[in-house]
Amino acid sequence: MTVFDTIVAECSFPAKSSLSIIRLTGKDAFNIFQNIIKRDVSKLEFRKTHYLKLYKDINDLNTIIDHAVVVLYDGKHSFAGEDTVEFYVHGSRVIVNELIETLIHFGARRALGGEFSQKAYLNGKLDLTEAEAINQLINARTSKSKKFALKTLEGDSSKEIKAMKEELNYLTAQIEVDIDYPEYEESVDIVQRIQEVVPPMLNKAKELLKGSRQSTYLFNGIKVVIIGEPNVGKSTLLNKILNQDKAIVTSIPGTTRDIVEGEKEIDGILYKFYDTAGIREEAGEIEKIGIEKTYKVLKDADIILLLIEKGRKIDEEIDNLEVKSLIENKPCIYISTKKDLVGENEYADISISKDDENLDKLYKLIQEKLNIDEYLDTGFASQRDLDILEVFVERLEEIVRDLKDGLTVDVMESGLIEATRCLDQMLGVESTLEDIYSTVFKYFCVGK
Ligand SMILES: Nc1nc2c(ncn2[C@@H]2O[C@H](COP(=O)(O)OP(=O)(O)OP(=O)(O)O)[C@@H](O)[C@H]2O)c(=O)[nH]1
Ligand SMILES: [Mg+2]
Repeated sequence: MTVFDTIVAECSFPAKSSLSIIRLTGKDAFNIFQNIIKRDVSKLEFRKTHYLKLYKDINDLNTIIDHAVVVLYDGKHSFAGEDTVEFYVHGSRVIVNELIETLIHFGARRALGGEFSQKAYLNGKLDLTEAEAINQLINARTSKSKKFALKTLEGDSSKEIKAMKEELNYLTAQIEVDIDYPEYEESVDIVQRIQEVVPPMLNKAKELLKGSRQSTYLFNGIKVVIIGEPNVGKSTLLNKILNQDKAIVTSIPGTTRDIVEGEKEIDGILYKFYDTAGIREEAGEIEKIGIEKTYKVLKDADIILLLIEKGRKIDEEIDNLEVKSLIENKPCIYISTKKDLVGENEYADISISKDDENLDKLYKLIQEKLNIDEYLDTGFASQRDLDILEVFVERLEEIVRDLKDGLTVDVMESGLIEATRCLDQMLGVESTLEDIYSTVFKYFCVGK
């Protein structure tokens, strides 16, 4: 099995449907295809639809697989950068399986997950960040994450990475010239050049990092954890948010013990809400286990909704629940519940009641606390890019520190080379390619 094999897979969702799409890609694609049609493949125009009968065996015309629409792409114009035949067949499982088996019989191999994109990358059709954006696009669940993945796919962010790489290469080259030919009269003041280039690049990289961090929110969902004393109305709020009867609600304090979760899309962003066991001192054995779970889920929270029933002040409530260390540094919204019974609470960010018409005010508050409006739509969507970008920012920060400390150029040169290496890794132009793509492509689905 090699990356040069001709591969075949179904690209559409594998289920009974009106149409299914099957893709055959590789240097032998047209030869293999010739085995199942009567027409001369070399006479079929590229990128035009052809309505053809597909046979299991062209020597036996009783073996029709299907009547299909077929499009041929030459390597230059195909997604993967290699000769490709795309079949649009009737979506019966029998037809799909027969066609794939027949193509395998004539020399194709079943594609692995992400293999078409891997070919596209190897053939220079995509860089790694773009390949990952395809995966993100396929997996996007909300309109904002789809938009973000499309932008990454258009290559805006990777263009910025390429531009930074060029600048760094240029700087390193200048240093080399300076070291090799110190007498060269027109040599520029390298320290000054580094001073001009690196600090603005650091700012740019920080912006990209910020955008990328936010994009992980877009793709993974924002974790919103609802906490408070027993009986304050946590489960009532969760049910209202999800618009379904998900968590049990009773007037008995300590009803919820396990974490109850639900997802909701608000203005194109996915939120994951977690209802928790009410926190109190005098809890029974089962409740105590529930409270431990509350503490655990709090640690991973992106934002906390702290519910208060009576007119207690916020700090008092945090002390009362003994959660100060867990919620420090996390955005938190103080919600006073049961407004119909206790009225507005002047200490809370918002007062709500189960009979409120909608929760728009609360959603606005959540968005404000998370600065959703300031979300940048540049950056990278994958954890791999985010990790490398973090190292890149660290490297540039070190260079900026070296500049301040007045260190010599050769010390800074090694930092510049390391920073460039980060960018190479992002674009996938490094020598350890095998490692990089095995992590990138393993999350792809078969057919892409
Ligand atoms: N009048 C009124 N009652 C409410 C309101 N919200 C919740 N309740 C009632 O308060 C009681 C407790 O509500 P839950 O949602 O179960 O409270 P909880 O915080 O999940 O409680 P635990 O799971 O025990 O921690 C139920 O009887 C609800 O009907 C409200 O806005 N107004
Ligand atoms: Mg509850």
